[in-house]
Amino acid sequence: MNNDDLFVCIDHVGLAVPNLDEAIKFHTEVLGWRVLHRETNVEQGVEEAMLGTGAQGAENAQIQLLAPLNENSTIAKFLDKNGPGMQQLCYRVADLDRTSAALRERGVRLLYPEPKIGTGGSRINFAHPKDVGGVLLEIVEPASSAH
Ligand code: MC0
Repeated sequence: MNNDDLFVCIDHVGLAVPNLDEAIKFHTEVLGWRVLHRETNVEQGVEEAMLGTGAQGAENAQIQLLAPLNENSTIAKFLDKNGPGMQQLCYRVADLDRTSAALRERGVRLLYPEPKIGTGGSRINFAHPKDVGGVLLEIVEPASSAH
């Protein structure tokens, strides 16, 4: 199979944090990032913020701060087990269905049979960390993609 353009770029790196406001304060006041977007995703059990440079022409991957909405959240479980830190790496894709089919064909287990809704109305799925060298890999098709 042709490997070209299954993935577009690194979309974001997700950090599990116990408290979103405190994490935003650190990342903006100490590290100098800017908050680009903030939302609550009840299905995923997270309160999240996307941070970036805001610089003209910057195409940098973003930093996603993920705080648990409740004790059943996957982020709560991650924090209990590992403490705060890097929870996921997210690759942007042009066509989530095509990339999902290619990954499944190659033996990579995706967590959801059908895509879920992610940040900003995007379509998302996750590859199991056991199939990706110990990294929880999210794949995201931005909301603006034709679908
Ligand atoms: C678990 N493991 C991980 C991991 N989470 N490895 C690397 N990175 C992670 N984040 C490993 C554990 O160390 C363990 O390995 C094994 O996987 C099973 O872990 P577990 O602690 O028993 O946890 P599970 O199986 O209950 O849950 C893990 C799983 C879960 C990845 C299935 O976290 C999940 O469903 N994640 C996808 C959804 C998600 O993360 N939502 C929050 C972000 P050992 O060797 O100890 O067996 S929402 C989001 O990102 C949205 C808003 C967006 O961007 O648009």
